[in-house]
Amino acid sequence: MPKKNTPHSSLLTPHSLLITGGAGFIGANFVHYWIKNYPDVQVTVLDALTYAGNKANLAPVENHPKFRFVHGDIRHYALVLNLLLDQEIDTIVHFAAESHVDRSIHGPDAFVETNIVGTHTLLKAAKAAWLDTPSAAMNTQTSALGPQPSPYRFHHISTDEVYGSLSPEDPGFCETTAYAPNSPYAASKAASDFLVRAYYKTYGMPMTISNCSNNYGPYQHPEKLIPLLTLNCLEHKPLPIYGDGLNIRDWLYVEDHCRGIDLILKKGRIGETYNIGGNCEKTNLEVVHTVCAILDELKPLSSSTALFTSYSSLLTHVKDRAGHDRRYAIDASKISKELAYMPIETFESGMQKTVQWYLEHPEWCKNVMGENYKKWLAQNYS
Ligand code: NAD
Ligand code: TDX
Repeated sequence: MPKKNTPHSSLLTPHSLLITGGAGFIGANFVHYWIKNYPDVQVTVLDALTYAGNKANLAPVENHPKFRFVHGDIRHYALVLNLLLDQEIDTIVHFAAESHVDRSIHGPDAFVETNIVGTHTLLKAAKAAWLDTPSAAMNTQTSALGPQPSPYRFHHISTDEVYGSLSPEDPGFCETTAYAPNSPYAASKAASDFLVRAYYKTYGMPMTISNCSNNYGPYQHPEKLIPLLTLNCLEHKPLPIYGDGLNIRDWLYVEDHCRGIDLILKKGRIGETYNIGGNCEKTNLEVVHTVCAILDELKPLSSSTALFTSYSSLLTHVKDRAGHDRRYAIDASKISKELAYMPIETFESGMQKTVQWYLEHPEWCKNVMGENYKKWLAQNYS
């Protein structure tokens, strides 16, 4: 069994992590972050390698002695339970999800399956492995020193989209904001958050949840806004902006998200939700102009090959997304006060690093822009 934390400690010290969805954008960044900072902790990635999952995202760590990749589905109960027991997993960081709002509009079923049924399967397996055993009763016993801290943690990665849409004058979403999801994606994430909460209240599952704003950075699939804009610029293709482009997102560099999760794992209070945001609200028009300005510097257009002088000439307004949320903003004062969390990257520095990363990884880009991707573009933008 995993080593226990000392009775006085309120801190979790993970010894063996299961990272679901670790071949996706944020999951892969978290794996890199974790192995760099805690190279002695066992890391197992469970990922179904859907269109969004990519083993190449994990290439830099594939030979690390503490890293193991398992190709499988979180809905497969026996597989998950065996992994938890065989690898003596004490900490689950649950990223695996169908995560693209536009895809949830075209086909919501997969979102219900993975985000709701998949999360429930993980919870059931964690309960069986961690709570329904004779030694679990010992772990939760109250001694003269007070309740023993749990050696386990189920950390669920969620999103600000569960809170719905803000008007311009509203304060940012805080942890007590009522849920009002508007897309099938957001509704399925909201349902999964409620299941995690219910397993805590009903069975004592030692859980935490983080609801984060829009991430950007390396390894993000080019169906999402920032890589889509970057790669379309490089191919001199139109930059599709939904509606008037004045929808607002609160952008966070992905490594800052990873640091927030790390803090919650180690110091977060069981049963609590923490909102993580970048305090960085931008309209989509501001985002597109930022990408174009960076590329105008890093990869200037040559007058002999292009009919325009700035990439921003490619900006094209297209039909709006159905049910498009107008504004998201996070009030991150809880994690900032309780866990001393602050994002490090500014929008300017993070965007510079991100665009540079796509320029330096043409092979990665070529591989994710295959037939499936082209099919998606035809379906979504026709
Ligand atoms: P992503 O789509 O890039 O990656 C998802 C990963 O999950 C992929 O590797 C995919 O193969 C895997 N997966 C999907 N279904 C699976 C299944 N049934 N079994 C096992 N693996 C499966 O997503 P992302 O952008 O990295 O987001 C990760 C998590 O963070 C999601 O839960 C998402 O809701 C949340 N989130 C994302 C953002 C963002 O801006 N991207 C912001 C806040 C929260
Ligand atoms: O072609 C596009 N044109 C456009 O104007 C695309 C793909 C997007 N957009 C707009 C829609 C949004 O207002 O850009 C904004 C960002 O879009 P996405 O990158 O698709 O992200 P979003 O819908 O905000 O959701 C993301 O953030 C929250 C993630 O995909 C979710 O997983 C996360 O929960």
